[in-house]
Amino acid sequence: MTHNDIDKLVQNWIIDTATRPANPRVQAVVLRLVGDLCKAIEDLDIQPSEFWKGLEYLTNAGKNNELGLLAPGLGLERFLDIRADEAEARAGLQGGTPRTIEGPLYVAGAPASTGFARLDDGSESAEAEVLFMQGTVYDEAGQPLPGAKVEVWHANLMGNYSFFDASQSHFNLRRTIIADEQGRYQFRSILPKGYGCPPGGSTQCLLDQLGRHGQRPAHIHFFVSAGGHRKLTTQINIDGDEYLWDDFAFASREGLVPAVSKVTDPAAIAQKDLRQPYSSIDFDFRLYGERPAAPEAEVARVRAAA
Ligand code: MBD
Ligand code: FE
Repeated sequence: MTHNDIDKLVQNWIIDTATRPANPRVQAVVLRLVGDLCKAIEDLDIQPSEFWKGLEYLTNAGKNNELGLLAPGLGLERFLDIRADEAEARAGLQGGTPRTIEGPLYVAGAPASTGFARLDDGSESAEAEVLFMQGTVYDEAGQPLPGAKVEVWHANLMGNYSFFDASQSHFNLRRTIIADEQGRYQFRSILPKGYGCPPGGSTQCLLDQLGRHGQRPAHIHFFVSAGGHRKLTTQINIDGDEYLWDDFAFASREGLVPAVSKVTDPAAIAQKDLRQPYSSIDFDFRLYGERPAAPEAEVARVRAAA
């Protein structure tokens, strides 16, 4: 079959010529996706058994709640970011903190505090290195944004996230920090380890077939928001990680790999009430002001809440 033949068939299947009420956006998207899928079936000579295997794969991935993991693994979530960056550039926005993907592991409702929070529950203190991270939330003009909201979440030493990993305490390694009068935030936590896709899960099974690993470098997620400003979704990576530039989710970016300094000065250690050297990261956020010309920065998607 030619692509033209396929287009005619699919047009007939998807668009009813009777004038029933329809959602034109859904019509356009479904027409395109079904047409493209039929063309792939034709061009690649996809056999019926292969087609059903694909459908079963998606069914299982949905049942396992892994579609939110498959999307970044296939680069699709990164693709949405590239398009968002292009749209912002067209609207004249430049110089803000780079965005990078949200991923599937945010949980709404984390405890909030002003200026400072400790993220970890202390359960891994014997093995973990303490991390202090701090900085200021700025606007485009470089003015601090007091009261800006910094939502932060990251994995533990196993690369696992609380809530999804039921063995961790409620909201471990998740907090909301409201920037102080000077727009500053700071938290104490532990240096996280990188995440790996569940072995034997839907995503990893496909990655195996592609000859790809399912590892992420150690990273820390952020939502940063302030009234009148575009919400920033981003992450920082922990420098030195073996997967820093080999992330299965393609989220590493220049500008999101701050220096990690090791604090060994006994006076500084004592001042933090610690007995061991700790790591420290300075990182400022710069938000864009609201822009009618740029697409909405807040992405609607179903998120866990606890
Ligand atoms: C993660 O921790 C993550 O951030 C992404 C994007 C995908 C899987 C696990
Ligand atoms: Fe993550």
